[in-house]
Amino acid sequence: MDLLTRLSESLQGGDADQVAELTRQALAAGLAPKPILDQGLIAGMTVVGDRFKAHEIFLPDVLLAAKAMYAGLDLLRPLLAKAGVATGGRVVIGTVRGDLHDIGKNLVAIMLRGAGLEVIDLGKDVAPERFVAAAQEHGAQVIGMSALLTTTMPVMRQVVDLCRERGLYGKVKLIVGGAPLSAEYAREIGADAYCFDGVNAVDVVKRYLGTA
Ligand code: B1M
Repeated sequence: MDLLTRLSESLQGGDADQVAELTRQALAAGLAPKPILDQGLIAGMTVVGDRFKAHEIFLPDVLLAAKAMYAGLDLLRPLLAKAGVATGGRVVIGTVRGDLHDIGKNLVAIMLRGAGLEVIDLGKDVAPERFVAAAQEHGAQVIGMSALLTTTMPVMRQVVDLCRERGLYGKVKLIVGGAPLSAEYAREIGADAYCFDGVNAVDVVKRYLGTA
């Protein structure tokens, strides 16, 4: 079995030590961080999600898998974020209120920082007011919102509406992402863009800043 398949399987089994060890081995073998992330860690997490949905595993198993994901991610983080030249752009990012999923949002923040952007990470379970206040306080050009639950997606619309109320709409670009999101939903709520992953978010933000 190849290294990345073993990595994926260790993550599925929630074995954080083994995930860290195999991530180190993959790096030592000369593999680039992106395939380790995509074909090892994210591939494993996708299987976990499918098995959770099929009721083959339960919430504690998903929590262990998330912990194992971070064991690998922590090692990849500095490599994924390889020093970019600061572009002067500032992004406020967070997972919306009611939603505790932060792995994808953290990955997007890593990619944006790696591209030289300043990222103000508000964490998870972020209220609309905090997104808007932080954007105003830091003079951000972009607000990035993440949601993994269909039940928390509507919070994004509340952020968009609050931006309209506060006169930020059209001045600050609003980007959204997360597994249940789509370009159509982004349009429907009045967001500027839907981004399917961190690399795509970097492209979109750089386009807005005129640095692509
Ligand atoms: Co939960 N969970 N979870 N979960 N969880 C999902 C999302 C689910 C799809 C599982 C399933 O049923 N198959 C399902 C949602 C169903 C739905 O709403 N349609 C679900 C559920 C139901 C729940 C609970 C309600 C379970 C319960 O309590 N009964 C509960 C909710 C808690 C809450 O938030 N209030 C819950 C809890 C949890 C844990 C805490 C155990 C854990 C999260 C730990 C953590 O994040 N620290 C967890 C996990 C790990 C998952 C799955 C298995 C994996 C999510 C993940 O990290 N993926 C997930 C199933 C799945 O997605 N396949 C599931 C890896 C990550 C790299 O991908 O987050 O998609 P992702 O991010 C991607 C892109 O989406 C994009 O870029 C990222 C990098 O490629 N992206 C952006 C994300 N945000 C972006 C923002 C951008 C741009 C791109 O710009 C701003």
